[in-house]
Amino acid sequence: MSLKADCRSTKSFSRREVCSKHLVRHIYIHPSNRNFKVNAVFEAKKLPTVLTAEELLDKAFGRASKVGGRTPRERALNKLATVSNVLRDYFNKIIKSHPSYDNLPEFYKEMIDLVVGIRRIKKALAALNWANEMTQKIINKAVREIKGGKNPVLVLRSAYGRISSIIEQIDGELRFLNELKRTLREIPALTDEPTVVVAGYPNVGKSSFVAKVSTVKPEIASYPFTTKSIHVGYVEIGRGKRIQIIDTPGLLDRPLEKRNEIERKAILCLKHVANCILFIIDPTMDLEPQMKLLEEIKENFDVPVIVVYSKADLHDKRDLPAFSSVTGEGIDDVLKRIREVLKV
Ligand SMILES: Nc1nc2c(ncn2[C@@H]2O[C@H](COP(=O)(O)OP(=O)(O)OP(=O)(O)O)[C@@H](O)[C@H]2O)c(=O)[nH]1
Ligand SMILES: [Mg+2]
Repeated sequence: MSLKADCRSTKSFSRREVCSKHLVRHIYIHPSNRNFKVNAVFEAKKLPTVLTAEELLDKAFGRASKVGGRTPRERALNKLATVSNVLRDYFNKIIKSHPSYDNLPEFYKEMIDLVVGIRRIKKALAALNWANEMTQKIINKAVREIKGGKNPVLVLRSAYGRISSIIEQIDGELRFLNELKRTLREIPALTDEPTVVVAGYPNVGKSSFVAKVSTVKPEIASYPFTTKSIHVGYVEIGRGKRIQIIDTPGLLDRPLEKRNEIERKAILCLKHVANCILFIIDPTMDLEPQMKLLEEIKENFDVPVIVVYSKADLHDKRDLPAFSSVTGEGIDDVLKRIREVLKV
């Protein structure tokens, strides 16, 4: 039985289980899992900006400082009510702004896990939850004490001190959540339009092709791993229809466990998003590792693979369709082939 058939027959096959020495096979996933639902898209830009501990305390105590009352007792109770509302609303807003990470489509789940780690995010949100509960407990206790006749000024001062200490303890988590928005921004919001994922060795001209045919303008440079994350563009094909085209980081021919984080992003696109793969070979570079990578990809991802040569202006090899992003030669033929395969 072939390795691929072997993987498929293992119903409970999990990503981490060893199926062969070439770990690309570990991430084999049935095509039925590749479906995208637009309404389940994850958009990091919708995550709110998160205040630091100091800023949050300024906000809560600042708001409370504007609150008055006829007696010291009433003033203290009003201030505590304000701090309570500001903190509770703030924590709830931040916590609710995050999706249920476990219920996201697999692509986003794995991508977020790769880029930051879902457990790390959950830890930060749990810390906010903890701080929310603790601060409310402190405030409730202070209110009881004041109502029980204790000196309102002293009780308020003590409560402020304890609240500050709790919030300062989660400063790192607040900063992490703020940074998270920036980190996760690299994960694009994808649609469920017919999708071609462009793959190949580093430096073969993937980004140049995507830039030539689509709306996105990824960075292009003459060194490998120029593309470090995935870039999504769209090719207008008339009658309001589009093809989604994804530029991925270059892949080397090596097992998954040796792949770096940048390469793993490309693998996730191939695994979850591709309806078809455009595999670009640069015949001016060493062909053998590129052909080995192609075989790996054909074997492990159950979608049509279109194989083409890039940099047609630099060579005469024409046993495969060849295009040049510099002269434009062959570009239309490659697009035509993609449309045929995607049936659009
Ligand atoms: N002559 C010629 N050079 C090209 C062509 N396409 C790309 N290049 C050059 O090849 C180099 C790599 O191009 P990129 O488009 O960045 O390659 P890539 O596959 O996206 O590279 P990574 O993101 O690093 O994997 C750049 O110096 C490009 O200018 C082409 O059709 N002809
Ligand atoms: Mg690139």
